[in-house]
Amino acid sequence: VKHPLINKWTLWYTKPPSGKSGESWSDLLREIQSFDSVEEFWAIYNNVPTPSTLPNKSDYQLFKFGIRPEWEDPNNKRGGRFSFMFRERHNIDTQWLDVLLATIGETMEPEGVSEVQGVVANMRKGFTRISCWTRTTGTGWGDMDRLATLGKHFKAILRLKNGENVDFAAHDESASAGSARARASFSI
Ligand code: M7G
Repeated sequence: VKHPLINKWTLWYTKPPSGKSGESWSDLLREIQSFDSVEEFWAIYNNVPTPSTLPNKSDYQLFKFGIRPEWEDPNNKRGGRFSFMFRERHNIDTQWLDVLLATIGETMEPEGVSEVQGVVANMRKGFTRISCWTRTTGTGWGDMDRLATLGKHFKAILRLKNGENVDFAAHDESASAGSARARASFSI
C-alpha cells in the first residue's frame, strides 16, 4: 500500500562546476527522480547522500512536479524566496529533512494556499543556505499576509533562534544581480 502525497514532487541536484569553459547552469542541473507517495519519497531519500556530505557549490532542489528550480520557469519568474544561511555544513541534515517533510506534507502553508513552489539547499564554502521558493513576491492584494505567515512557518521548521531571521528576495532582483545574493526585500 502506498500513501499518496497531495502533490507530485521532483528532486533535483546541481553538481559543482567542472571548470571547463562554456559550461552553463543548465549543464549542471539534473533531475534525480519524481514521486507522489510517502514510500517513494523515503526510497529516494535513503538512496541519495545527505547535504552534509556533498561538495561545495552543489545544490539540492525539491520542486513541485512540472516546475523547474530556476528563476526563468514561468511559475517562478514572478516569485521570490525566503532563505537562511547556516554557518556550517554539519547539522544541516536534520534541518533539510524537516524542510523536505514539511514541503511534501504541505504543513508550511494553510490548505488552499499554494505559495510554495519548492525548497533548495545550497552547499557552499563556509555556509549552507536553505530556501523556500514562492509563487509571488507579496505585492498583490492580500499576498503579503500570506507570505508573512509562510515565512514564520519556515522559520519554525528551520528552528531558528530568537533574533535569527529569514530574508525574502524577489527572483527578478536575483537574476539581474547574476546571483541570488541580492538585497533582501524584507526579513521575518
Ligand atoms: P546561487 O546558487 O543562487 O547563489 O547562484 P550563490 O551565489 O550563493 O552560489 C549561483 C549561480 O548559479 C548564479 O550566478 C547563476 O549563474 C546560477 N544560477 C542559480 N540559479 C538558481 C539559477 C537560475 O535559476 N537560473 C539561471 N539561469 N542560473 C542560475
